[in-house]
Amino acid sequence: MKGGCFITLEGVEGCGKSTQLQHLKRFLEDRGVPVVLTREPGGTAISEAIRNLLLDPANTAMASETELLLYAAARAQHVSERIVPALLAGNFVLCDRFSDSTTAYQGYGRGLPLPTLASLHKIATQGCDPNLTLLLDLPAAQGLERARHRGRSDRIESEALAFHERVREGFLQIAAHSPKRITIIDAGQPEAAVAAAVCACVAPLLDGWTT
Ligand code: T5A
Repeated sequence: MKGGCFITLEGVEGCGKSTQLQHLKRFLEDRGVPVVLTREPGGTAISEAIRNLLLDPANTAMASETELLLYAAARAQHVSERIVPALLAGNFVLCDRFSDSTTAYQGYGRGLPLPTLASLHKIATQGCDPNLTLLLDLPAAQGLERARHRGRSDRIESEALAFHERVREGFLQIAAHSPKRITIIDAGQPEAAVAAAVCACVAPLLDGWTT
């Protein structure tokens, strides 16, 4: 059986991850590659229930530490129930957000200590790290405008612009520390241009898949 591959997309609110994941899924499936598309927080029944708690705008009393642990708990379930089995079965797993979002949002955004987050990542991911991460980079204000166009904001989206700017800066710092794993893509380009850049990054991983 051909080995699986784990690809994550990251970035600020509204940067276009969901849109690009659909393009990437089609690109891979057209080449005969089996794809599992999933998201965080979410991807399993338990993780989706945690997602509802995390994003409910009514949960204004949630402490940052609670938020961190809930994201980690959702991930632990997602990794063990969905991601690892899909990779072992030889799929390309495409995930909308993963651990880098915790570092960017709860670390750089909320100000929780990065070493604590790193320890939690190890527990939640069981060492299952992405082969490739694409950071769709966009100014926070532009992403929020795109996201808010769609209607009611969730609990995290409703945070102040300064929070989202720290998150963007956090993602750029994370990318600077992991240049081999993370590629930055300018998400301010038209949708088709972003899709072409995303597929160009993934194409080299297909060696051995297509004949
Ligand atoms: N979070 C998550 C944490 O705090 N810690 C964590 O550990 C994790 C995993 C998840 C929230 O949880 C936080 C981050 C988030 O706040 P979510 O609903 O999944 O919540 O939120 P997002 O992941 O931000 O998803 P969004 O749907 O808001 O953004 P996307 O998927 O990046 O953007 P997309 O594709 O839906 O596009 C947004 C709009 O822009 C348009 C699209 O048509 C759409 O209308 N668009 C473009 N417009 C112009 N040019 C382009 N190139 C465009 N591409 C898309």
